[in-house]
Amino acid sequence: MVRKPTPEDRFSFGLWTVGWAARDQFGAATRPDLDPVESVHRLAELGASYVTFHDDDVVPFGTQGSERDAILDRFKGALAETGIKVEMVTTDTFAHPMFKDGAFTSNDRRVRRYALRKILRNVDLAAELGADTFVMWGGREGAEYDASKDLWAAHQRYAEGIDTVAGYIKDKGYGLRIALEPKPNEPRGDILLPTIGHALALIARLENGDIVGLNPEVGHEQMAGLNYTQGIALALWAEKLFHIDLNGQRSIKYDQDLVFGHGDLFSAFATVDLLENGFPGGGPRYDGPVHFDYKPSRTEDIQGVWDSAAANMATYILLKERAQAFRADPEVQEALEASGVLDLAKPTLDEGETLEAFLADRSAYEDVDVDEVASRGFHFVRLNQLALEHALGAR
Ligand SMILES: [Mn+2]
Repeated sequence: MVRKPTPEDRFSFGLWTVGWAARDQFGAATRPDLDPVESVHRLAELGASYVTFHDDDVVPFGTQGSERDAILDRFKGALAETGIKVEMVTTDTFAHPMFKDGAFTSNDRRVRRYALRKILRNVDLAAELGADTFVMWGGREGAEYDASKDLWAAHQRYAEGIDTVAGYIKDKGYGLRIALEPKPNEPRGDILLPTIGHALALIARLENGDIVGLNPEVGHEQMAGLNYTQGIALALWAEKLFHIDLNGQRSIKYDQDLVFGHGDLFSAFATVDLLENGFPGGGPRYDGPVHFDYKPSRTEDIQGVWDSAAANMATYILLKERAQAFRADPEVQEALEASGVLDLAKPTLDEGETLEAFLADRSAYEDVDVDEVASRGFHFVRLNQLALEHALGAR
């Protein structure tokens, strides 16, 4: 039996996840549209603590004035009734046909200006609902054809857009931080800022980059054959891991958005180990919400939607328990030591050691028996097998 989720688990779901009616490129919806108010109630019953949404998930595109207010009031009512909080809000700048060539980086300046206004309006809503994070997934910011985009200008416009939104957040005094969500491709042939590293490079050049970080998604990294745990580790090291999107992906193919752990399960174990236990030698920790961005498979009916939502949380709880047992096992601690894992936290130069002293240290170079050093075995396989046996609950 898996224990029930609690508020300490900090579980969070996008309303677009359970709300996906399973309309895809090759076929019509297989499920009816869900009322966001119903989703809030059902997720609360299942043990989630937060919901997140795109503006258009709650208020249909283009709805203005009193009609928009009425929809939002009803939604806020569901939040108040269930105690569910909104921790993150994001803006849809990809669904409407006007965004077909991007939002911040569309070749059409009218689109860029409209997108900026749409986003700023939603930043106000995010602040009003008490969210901490404003996610930006630039799904249409990209191209299929290299000649179709001035790539220098595209990065300039992307930076301009993000900086303008970040500046607006600061001017208004909102307690929001922006989190960029990298993705390599789909729906565009090639998307700008395809990986965590690309996004960090852009953030470093922003004027208001101090409140801009990342929202890495498991599947988006794995679609490019990359290691998600390494990616979020880099974001943590850079103190830019503002939010996470957990789901499942089976190797390099289309974006599957499976339930967390239903893709590369052993990689998911490593991810939870890092999120829950931190780096073996200390360092920054992630303490934000555990947010799932998955899609209930097209084969599922409504019961399958709620079963799959519960499956994300159950898998995370199981992996958390296994990861805690892994770190608490004295044999694992001994294996970490034998493999030199704990030694890596020690700086390579001594404290206060000058470059001059280092260059004069014969024991660091001239007197080293390189064959003896090279003969060391690291015993990583034994360590990995211990991790696997803990992941499978065999220890
Ligand atoms: Mn995805």
